Amino acid sequence: MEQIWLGSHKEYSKGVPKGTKSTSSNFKPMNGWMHGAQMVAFNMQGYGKSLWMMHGMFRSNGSCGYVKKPRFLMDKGPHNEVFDPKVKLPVKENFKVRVYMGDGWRLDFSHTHFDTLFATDFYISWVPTDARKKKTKILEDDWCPIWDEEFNFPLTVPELALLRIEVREYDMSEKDDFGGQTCLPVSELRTGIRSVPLYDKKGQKMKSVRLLMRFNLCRHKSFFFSST
Ligand SMILES: [Ca+2]
Ligand SMILES: [Ca+2]
Repeated sequence: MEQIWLGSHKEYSKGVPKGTKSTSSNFKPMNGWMHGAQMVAFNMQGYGKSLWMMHGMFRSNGSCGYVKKPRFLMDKGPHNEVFDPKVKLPVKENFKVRVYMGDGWRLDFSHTHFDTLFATDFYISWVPTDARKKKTKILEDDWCPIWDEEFNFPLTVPELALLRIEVREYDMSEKDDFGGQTCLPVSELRTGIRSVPLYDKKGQKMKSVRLLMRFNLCRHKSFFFSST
């Protein structure tokens, strides 16, 4: 892995799927990012989580398409070591996410899109790359759900963390319906209350669907003391 890390400082490399790969699923970008490979050109085969994560990462730096590598992927450590994503690191920041409510589905979708009873039930799942998947409660029969729930994500590598949000409409007997998604680079989020637009499966911004959220990033105490 050290060769990839060093090679990615000065050279381009080309990645191809395994010879045994028979599906056309998208490459998961986080593996490359963790090893310092930025992957400038991508051949995406369809929509889904990998594409949404690419959109999320490149929302950084004003969405200009150019995102600098974090310092720790360029510099060696005090003992000449390179960053190893498999090594368990101390928690650096606590990332708190509160979702107050969501709205806009009744404007962007027909009344029968989700449920035929003119009522619908939403929940959100969250996946920061540094933590496990978490979910809000399901709010039934509501086009304008008010969750008012908070989640805490301890982050060891906040520089690479992406907050992936997906809203789904719960169905007991079939697969839940997709209700919007977004992916946000955590390092660019500022503490405060935000109106967060959601995107469709292709990554097109929905006209009206929004979440009202609060983000709070604070440096973890133990990291603060050990680094001073
Ligand atoms: Ca449904
Ligand atoms: Ca339902």
